[in-house]
This record gives sequence, structure tokens and C-alpha cells, in this order.
Amino acid sequence: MIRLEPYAQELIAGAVQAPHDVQICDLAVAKKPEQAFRKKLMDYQPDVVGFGGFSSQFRVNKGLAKIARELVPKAVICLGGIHPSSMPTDCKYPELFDLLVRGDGVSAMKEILQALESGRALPETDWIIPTASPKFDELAGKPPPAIHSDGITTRPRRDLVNMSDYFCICYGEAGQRVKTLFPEIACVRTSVGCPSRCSFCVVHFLANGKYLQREVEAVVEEIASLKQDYVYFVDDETFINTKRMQMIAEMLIGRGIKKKYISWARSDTICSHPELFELWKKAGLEFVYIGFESLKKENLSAYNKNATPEQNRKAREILRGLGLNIHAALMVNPDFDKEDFLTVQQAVKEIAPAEFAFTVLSPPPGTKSFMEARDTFICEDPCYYYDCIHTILPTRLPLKTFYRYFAILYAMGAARIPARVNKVKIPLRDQARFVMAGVKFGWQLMTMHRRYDRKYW
Ligand code: B12
Ligand code: SF4
Repeated sequence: MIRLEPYAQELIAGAVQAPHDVQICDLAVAKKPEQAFRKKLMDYQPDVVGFGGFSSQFRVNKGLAKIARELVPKAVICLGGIHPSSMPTDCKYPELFDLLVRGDGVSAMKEILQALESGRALPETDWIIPTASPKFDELAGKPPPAIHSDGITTRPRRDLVNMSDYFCICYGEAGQRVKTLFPEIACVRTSVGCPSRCSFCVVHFLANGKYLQREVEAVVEEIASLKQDYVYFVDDETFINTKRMQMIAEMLIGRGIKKKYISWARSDTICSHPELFELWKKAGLEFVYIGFESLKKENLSAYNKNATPEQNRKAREILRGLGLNIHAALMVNPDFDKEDFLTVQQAVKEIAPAEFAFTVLSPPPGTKSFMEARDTFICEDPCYYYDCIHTILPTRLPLKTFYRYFAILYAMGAARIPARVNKVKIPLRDQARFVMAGVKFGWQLMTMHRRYDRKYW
């Protein structure tokens, strides 16, 4: 239950300079998305239409591109973001998209606009690929080019969206009364890429194995300019360079910038640098997201997590000791039997209080493991189902039983959120909103098996 601004689109909009203009249409916040999209196209009559989003949103993007072809037939239509970056050959629809952008969209958009402005043919580079190109089929399994520095230095155009549409969950501190459980939030990116190689993660493929860091001054400047009190770091893994993170915290404290921060961190980093998290607590860090994945050694080794159950437990102790809220990400393997689910239940009890997220281990689209598992998928459109909640691999337990156990985990997690355990006072309307969303999600999980062929139930 967190909704973040369309940061990628805001950055790409930053590439559009006068005399051109740009608008963002975030359909995630529209009440009637298709109608909103049609209206935007008719009113604005764009020359270029760009789509982005998760792999699971590609099917929706195809439908929207069809609408764009009908309503603005002369517009150049391009598709960027995670899906064409990881699975370009899946996006070969010349009737819908003119161009694919793999990797950085900021520098790509600059090139596309320059070409259109000067009447040149649409560009064809390593990262801008016309869907009609004969070279298209050679892209299978190839990572996108590493992100260009433009993609990390450009200022996002937050003025093009309504920032009050975006929020996080804030659980406050023990005994505190909070004004809202869902404060407004802004995103800030400080780096791209991650040197770790967790087997289920596509980040190193997307970043082409590189790790790019933004100037600390620029990061602090962007944070200082924000109207929002909360900041979510949309890095792949924020605390990789601990010296740099120390500098950022010191600059924030030195400049008296008072914000609250949400960030991902690895448990081994927390264990080896507890003093850094103490410093960040002073700078305003409130919530740490950790990919614990499991408290079992063999699972962590299988995921190539490069962290141990002991480090996971110690990291939890350190953060609790500092009074920081924890978001604990735990992984469920399609191969799990009843006993394995009970082990995860045990981990939930041990880690609590925390906000819990459970994901189903699924090979990421575009990677070698995805291609290798292709014949075993239990759904026709695995990319559409790739949200780490739907399984794309066969489960050992019948699907109905699998998702019953999965739903139990979420119910156990919801009963152990920091706000409940710390007795934080939350406005009644926010409590109701939280409970309603939980009930809706629980129902979706309990009926999840119905989205698959009956033979798997
Ligand atoms: C922050 C983040 C989130 C945020 C949401 C971000 C948002 N605004 O919606 C939260 C925490 C909510 C989240 C949730 C999930 N996430 Co997430 N998330 C990320 C993360 C770490 C960074 C994304 C980001 O904002 N980056 C900063 C922006 C600026 O970079 P960017 O998106 O890459 O955009 C650049 C280019 O791709 C390109 N580009 C992007 N769009 C477009 C469009 C056009 C037209 C053009 C030309 C170019 C272009 O230009 C941009 C600038 O250079 C990525 C990791 C990653 N490396 O992508 C995972 C990632 C995107 N998430 C992923 C997943 C699976 C999920 C979840 C399904 C997981 C889950 N079950 O909880 C959910 C789904 C939520 C949903 N909406 O359905 C996967 C997606 C894989 C895939 N193939 O779809 C990733 C890649 C992580 C991973 N380890 O695999 N996520
Ligand atoms: S540490 Fe996080 S971002 Fe890095 S590879 Fe592992 S899961 Fe991906």
C-alpha cells in the first residue's frame, strides 16, 4: 500500500526542452484510466507518445498503444522501461510501437526529439531500436546498454504531476500520535545498479553489471528542494557505498534538512556498519526495507543472497535497537510444502514487529533462468503474471492450498505491523482504509488459484 510518483516519466520529461512541451498521464491514479488516456490524447494531440511500466503492465500498454494509433495516427509511439529493457523480443509489435528504448530514457528522448526536429529518420542505436529494424531479433538475452549519466543527473519534472496523489505508509514511533498513516512522499534516486548477484533479481542485468552513483551534493540539493516530508530512495540498493551514504547523512544534518527517509538496505551492510544507521536515524531515516528472503541457510544460499540467517537476525536487532521501523521482505518458493510455509510463519513471529511483504520466487523476464524455465510455466502469458505474487512456475502444493498458506502469511504480517505493536495512535479513517485494503488483498489471494487452469488447483 504505497504509491510512488512516476519518477522515470518525470526524468524523461526533464529531457524535453523548449520549444517542445511535454505532459505526463499517470494512469495509476486515474479513476477511469482508459477514458483519461483518450481525453489526454484528444486534448493534447502529441507528436510523440511514450509508455513505460512493469512487465506485468505490458499487456495494458499494448491496449493503450492501439488507442494511440487510432486517435493520433501521426504520432511516434515508443515503449521504454523495464520490459523492453529486459525482454525486447517480446515487444516486437511494429503495428503498435515505432521504437523501443532500452535502458536510459532521458538521453534517448533527447536523441528522438533532435531527429524529429531536424527531419532526420528515427535514430537507431544500442538503446533506441525501431521495431521494424532487421537487427531486432538479435537482441534476445542481451542486456540493455548501461545507463547514461543524463539518466541520473536530470532533474525530475514533479510539476507535471499532482504530488498529493502519492503516498507511503508511516507507522510512527512507540506511543506516538500520527496525523496520517499515509503521508505524501517524493522519490529520489541516488544510484543505479547493485554489485550483488541475487539469483531472483534482474537489476544487474538491467544496469549491464554497472554501478553508477550520483554526486552527493546533487542528491542533497534535490532533497532540500522537496516540499514533501517523506523521501523514498528509488535505488536498486541504496547503502552500497557506505562512505558516500555517511557523507550524504552528514550533509543533511549539517544543512538542517529535516525529512523522513525510507530506504532499502542489505542485512550484511547493517551488521558491518551499525554506526551508519545510527547516523542516518539522526538524519531522519524512519523505515528500512530489508530483503531478508529467509531465515534458512540453504534458502539464502540457493538465492545467492550472500547473507546468513545470523546476519538477518542481527540486522533486525540493530534496527530495533535504534527504533527504526522494518519492512521485511520474505520469499516463498513455489516448491514449498506445508512444513516450509510453517518455517516462514516462524520467521514472521521472530522478525516482528515489522511490515511484511511476501513474494513468490519467479525467474525474472529476459534472464537466462526465465528462458530455461519457459517450458514449465503454468500460465500462457508469464510476463503478465510476473508481479511476484502470481506464481509462474508450478507449485508443489495444489494452487488453492498454496495460496491459502500464502494468505495466512499476509494475515500474520498484518497483525504484527509496527503501528499495532507500538500502540501508535492513528486516525480512524486511516485505520479503516488500511483494513479495507487488507481485506481486499486477502480475498484476491484466497481466490488466486481461479486465475489459472483448473488442472493446477
Ligand atoms: C522503486 C521500485 C519500486 C517501487 C515503485 C516505483 C514506482 N514509481 O512505481 C515499489 C516499491 C512500489 C515497487 C513495487 C514493485 N516492484 Co519494483 N522496483 C523499484 C526499483 C528498485 C526502482 C524503479 C525506479 O523507480 N527506478 C528509477 C527510474 C528513474 O528508473 P527506471 O524505471 O529504470 O527508468 C529509466 C529507464 O527504464 C527508462 N524508462 C522508463 N520508463 C520509460 C518510458 C519511456 C517512454 C522511455 C523512453 C524510457 C523509459 O528511462 C528511465 C530513466 O533513465 C526497480 C529496480 C530497477 N532497477 O528498475 C524495481 C523493479 C522495477 N520492481 C520490480 C517488481 C517485480 C516490483 C513488484 C511487482 C514487486 C512486488 N511484488 O512487490 C511491485 C509492483 C508494484 C506495481 N506497481 O505493480 C521489478 C520489475 C521487473 C519487471 N520485469 O517488471 C524490478 C526491476 C526489481 C527487480 N529486482 O526485479 N517497485
Ligand atoms: S541486493 Fe537487492 S538489488 Fe542487489 S542483487 Fe540482491 S535483490 Fe537485487
